Amino acid sequence: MKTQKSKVKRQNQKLKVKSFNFYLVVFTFSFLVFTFNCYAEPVYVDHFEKTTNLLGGRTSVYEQAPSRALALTTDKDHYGAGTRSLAIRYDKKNTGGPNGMGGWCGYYSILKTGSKYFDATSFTKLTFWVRGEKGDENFVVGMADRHWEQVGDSVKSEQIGVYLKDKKITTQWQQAVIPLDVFFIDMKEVASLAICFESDCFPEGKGTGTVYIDEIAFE
Ligand SMILES: [Ca+2]
Repeated sequence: MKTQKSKVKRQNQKLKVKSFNFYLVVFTFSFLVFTFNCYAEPVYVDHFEKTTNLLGGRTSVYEQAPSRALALTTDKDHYGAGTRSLAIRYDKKNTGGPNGMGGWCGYYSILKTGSKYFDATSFTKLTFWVRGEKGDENFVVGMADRHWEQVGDSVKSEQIGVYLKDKKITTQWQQAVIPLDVFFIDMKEVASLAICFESDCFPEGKGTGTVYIDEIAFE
């Protein structure tokens, strides 16, 4: 009777060890999956060290007279590794042009590789570093999927200050962190992103200035 009892006890112990091992394996596996998802490597869109972006896409300004923009990579300042950043000079007018609204201006970066759209579904935010020549410069960020690309427009973020620690552009580098769900587009097919100097970014709808941008990434 006694030996039978201790046999049952030993079996129970074995079972306990087995189920503990099972839960340990499940826990470790879940932890690894969780860690992997949390720390998916960022994909850099542009460091501005080359003439195309890091996805091989074209970058340029868009403008409708009388508003104008000029975008150049510069070694005057940069953030992080490398020696260069993007400088965008903008002059947004509020009179003249189509409907007398002063036209528009901004900068875009193509994220499509040939005809293949950029799949951003494994990321949760768009990040980049920004500073102004004088401080108080302003813009919104636009992002386009296949649909918006065909329309020739993009879905806009809120004004950039919302995504900065100091709540506005200053002369110091700050990281903008924009949650991707702000854009409400098909993140499986991202065509381009843009820096847009919209009327409502400025008092009376007009503004001029220079902003520096570096290290654009999906994280
Ligand atoms: Ca750089």
